[in-house]
Amino acid sequence: MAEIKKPVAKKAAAPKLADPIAATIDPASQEMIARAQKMGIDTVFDRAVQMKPCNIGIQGICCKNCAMGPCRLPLPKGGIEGEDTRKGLCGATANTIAARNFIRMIAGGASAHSDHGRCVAEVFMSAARKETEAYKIKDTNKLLQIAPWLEVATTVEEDGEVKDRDIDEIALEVAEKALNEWGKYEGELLFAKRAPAPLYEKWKKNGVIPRNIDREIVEIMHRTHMGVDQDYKNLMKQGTRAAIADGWGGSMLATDLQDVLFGTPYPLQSEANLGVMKEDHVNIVVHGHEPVLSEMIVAVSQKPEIIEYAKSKGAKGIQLSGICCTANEILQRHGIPSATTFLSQELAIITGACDAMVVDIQCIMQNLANVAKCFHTKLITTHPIAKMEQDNVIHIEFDEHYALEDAEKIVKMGIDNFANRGSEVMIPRHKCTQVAGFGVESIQYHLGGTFRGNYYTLNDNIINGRIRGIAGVVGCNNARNRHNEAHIEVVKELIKNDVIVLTTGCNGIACAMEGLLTPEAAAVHCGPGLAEVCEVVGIPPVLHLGSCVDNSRILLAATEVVKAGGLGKDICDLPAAGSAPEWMSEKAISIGHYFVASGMYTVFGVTLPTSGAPVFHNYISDELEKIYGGKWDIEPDPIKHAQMMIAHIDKKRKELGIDKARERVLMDMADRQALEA
Ligand code: NFS
Repeated sequence: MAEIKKPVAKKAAAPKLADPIAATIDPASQEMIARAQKMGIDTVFDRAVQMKPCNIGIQGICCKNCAMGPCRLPLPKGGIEGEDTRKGLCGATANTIAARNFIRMIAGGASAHSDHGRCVAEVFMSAARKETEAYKIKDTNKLLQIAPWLEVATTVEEDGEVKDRDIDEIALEVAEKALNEWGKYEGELLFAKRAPAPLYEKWKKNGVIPRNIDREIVEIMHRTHMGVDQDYKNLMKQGTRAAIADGWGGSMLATDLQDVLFGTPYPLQSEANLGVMKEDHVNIVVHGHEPVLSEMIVAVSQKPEIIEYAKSKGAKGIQLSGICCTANEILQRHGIPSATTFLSQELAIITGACDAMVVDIQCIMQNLANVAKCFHTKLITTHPIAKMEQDNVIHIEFDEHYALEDAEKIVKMGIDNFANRGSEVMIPRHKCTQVAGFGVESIQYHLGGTFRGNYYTLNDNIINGRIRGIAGVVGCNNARNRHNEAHIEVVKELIKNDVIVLTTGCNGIACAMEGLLTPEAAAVHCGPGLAEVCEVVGIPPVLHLGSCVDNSRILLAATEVVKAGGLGKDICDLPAAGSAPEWMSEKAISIGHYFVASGMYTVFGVTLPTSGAPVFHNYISDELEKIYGGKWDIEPDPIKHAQMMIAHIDKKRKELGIDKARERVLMDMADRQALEA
């Protein structure tokens, strides 16, 4: 009888590691990736070289909405000749599958932004009811400005006299009306009317004005269930309605209510990159999205008795810094420095100097817990909907009614942990100065007219060609790209060509890490027209407008430009374009789609999950442009990506009849003299 051989276990090959230089353009991140590798700790950069994405999923044509599948409909090599006969078990076509997947991404993104907005609205309600000491109505001007959009009166008539209404009363009614936007049973999203009138009319005509925020998201889940909506155009219509409910609803409410509670941002100076962490300080890094807790952490860490407490533990003070959009929120309002972007989040712990990392919701990698295990870092989750399974993670649930107490507990935990640091602290030296804190109001102030009450000067400079156009460059990092490279190359190419950039999210942090958010950057990187405007006004060529919910500020800034006149009647008439060079999250798809539905030409980098369904892809680009004036486009190469945006801007300048003005601006003095002679 033949002897049965025992299987011999093969010695596992050492996992492939990322090349730090190829993985990121940021020198601080390069140092930390190399350090992690030396210590045997894996980061997302290594995992990205070890695991490739699914080639079918990436094209958007894998349907797993029922248990007969997943059905995969890869495009045949060489494309499709003649009729596209691909179908899943139920008969769903590639277009149906891609559209379902796409709008489910919109639902995911819109729900994330909108749930964030709802949480802020609930805290706002507590503040309006005076149930909490920690939160107060801070910016009454902003309250008065948004109240009419929520159909809340700001004046009352008494004895035939018009008087200002009591602020507390207004706040309470604004809180009620705002919360109603998530679930009212009739009517339409009130903020839809903030869009330029022709855009609102387009939405109305096409039946895409949201009824309420939650309903549009739920309806996507229903319509994409097996056997419901099987027409990609009709599916996309619902995607559009939910995306508008995000941009002009959940996100806009989040931004506005946060401004009222915590103050509308105004320009301020700060710093960015891992070098903002300090070896002799307690380092507390806040990460996530909602500012309700991080605002309290800022307040607590500035209290003299808390600073004294840190000193009593041997530290020189407390250094707060942020990652992702929580970073952007506390940067915009308090100048708290940004530690790093989404993709490099694990690296903040690799410094060995992170005494506490406090996370709330969204964009938080689960591997943070594994990295924290290798150091003394306390990783603290704070939100009931966002916990982690690893046992080293501490959960301190945040309750707005005890906000300051909760924040103090967290900050003290970080301070107490300072003494537990190992010897292996290594903070990269790299950091850059940044000027952030822009918004609709501050753009108006800096680029406003003589009385600084409108966008006249900005429009004038666009019309005369010094500023060629406006770009909104936003979004995440993606491990399938070299970290931050596309962000920086797209932005540099735009400003070199006199396109002013409005940034949010991780693009804002990436630009800050590269030193692009300083007025001085204009002379180095901008074309002559934009450089001149930045120099005269004293602004950076890239204006940081905040977190991803603050993309609603871009919508409103574009609306102000339309209102100031001379550049068409609608957002789609403007010489403007949107971009997300390194997107990864579902939120980015929702943002991209409300940009498109608001009339913006929008280019994404990396890839789009539509490439496996060319007819559907064509629909969301060329066909949607005929309906809303905006369209989707995809280009991974950053220079081509920026050039496509510039070509669109030039096309719009031509349609507006202002292309000649720019030609004049571009002539130097000698050219002009030659002309005059
Ligand atoms: Ni936006 Fe903010 Fe960054 Fe992307 Fe995540 S942080 S909400 S989703 S990764 S830009």
